[in-house]
Amino acid sequence: MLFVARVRTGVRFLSSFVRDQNGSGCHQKIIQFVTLTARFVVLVWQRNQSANYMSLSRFVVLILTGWLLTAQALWAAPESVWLIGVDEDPFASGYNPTDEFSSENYANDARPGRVTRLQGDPLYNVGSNPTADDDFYFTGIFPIGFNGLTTNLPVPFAEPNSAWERALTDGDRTNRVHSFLSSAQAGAQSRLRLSFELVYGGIWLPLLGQSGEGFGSHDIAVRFRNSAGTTTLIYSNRLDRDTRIVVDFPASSVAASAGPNTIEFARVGPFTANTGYWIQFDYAQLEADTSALADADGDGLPRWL
Ligand SMILES: [Ca+2]
Ligand SMILES: [Ca+2]
Ligand SMILES: [Ca+2]
Repeated sequence: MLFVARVRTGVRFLSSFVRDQNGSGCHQKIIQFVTLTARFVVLVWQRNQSANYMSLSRFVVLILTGWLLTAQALWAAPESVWLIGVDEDPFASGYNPTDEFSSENYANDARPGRVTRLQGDPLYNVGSNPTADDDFYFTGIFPIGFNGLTTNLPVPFAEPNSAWERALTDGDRTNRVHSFLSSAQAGAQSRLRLSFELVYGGIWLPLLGQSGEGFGSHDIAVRFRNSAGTTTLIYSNRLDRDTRIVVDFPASSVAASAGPNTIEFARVGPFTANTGYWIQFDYAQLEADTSALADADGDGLPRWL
């Protein structure tokens, strides 16, 4: 009985830890994992002291139980679905947030766009490798009909950062990211996180041949489009300064497909005659926490509530 009570105490303690893990960063989780293990050992040791005995084998079983439960929380950490660019620190010397990208090509490129290929890709051709356009593909075989494709599109290697147009402008308004989600990432218990940073906005006044003052105003809209073409607005705001944006949304809220999906960034206004506008990317990332919305403790609420 005493042993059972010890196990129950330990499991309760660890379960509360597991429930509290969502939203924590990886480093936090590791620190919490180590801290928890240490606290758990102390807990068991204290109870052992009060009871005056515990076999080594039972002690080991308790520790393994703790690790097993805690590992569940670690495995549930958000995973990166894709990352474009490098998230750079504006306070670091030599800050140049957009230099890993290419200049926009000053055109709204028609779907489905083309794939900038890497050496080793069977379709790589050094003489005719496409340059950056509005469509950025991660790996997979994108099926005919997706994003206007007229044939299946094999992408063995994700496009490089240099295939990403650095800016959204008045005349080159859109960047689209195409990637596959697994059934878990698109599932009912999955929460997706889109993060990106927009920087270095500006205005150009061609009649004066000079820049306008300051950052300018830029209406930014981000949409999620699933394999069937169902489109959901996930972000809309007017930006007038460097801004870091994080959007959390259940995969079910955008009808995410287990398969290819698109996230589309667009500068949708304002537009003024004889005025050029631009705003630029530092980076963009999509993550998935595939069990964030699970009701792990049966209280009728997602585990992160
Ligand atoms: Ca373009
Ligand atoms: Ca491309
Ligand atoms: Ca960057």
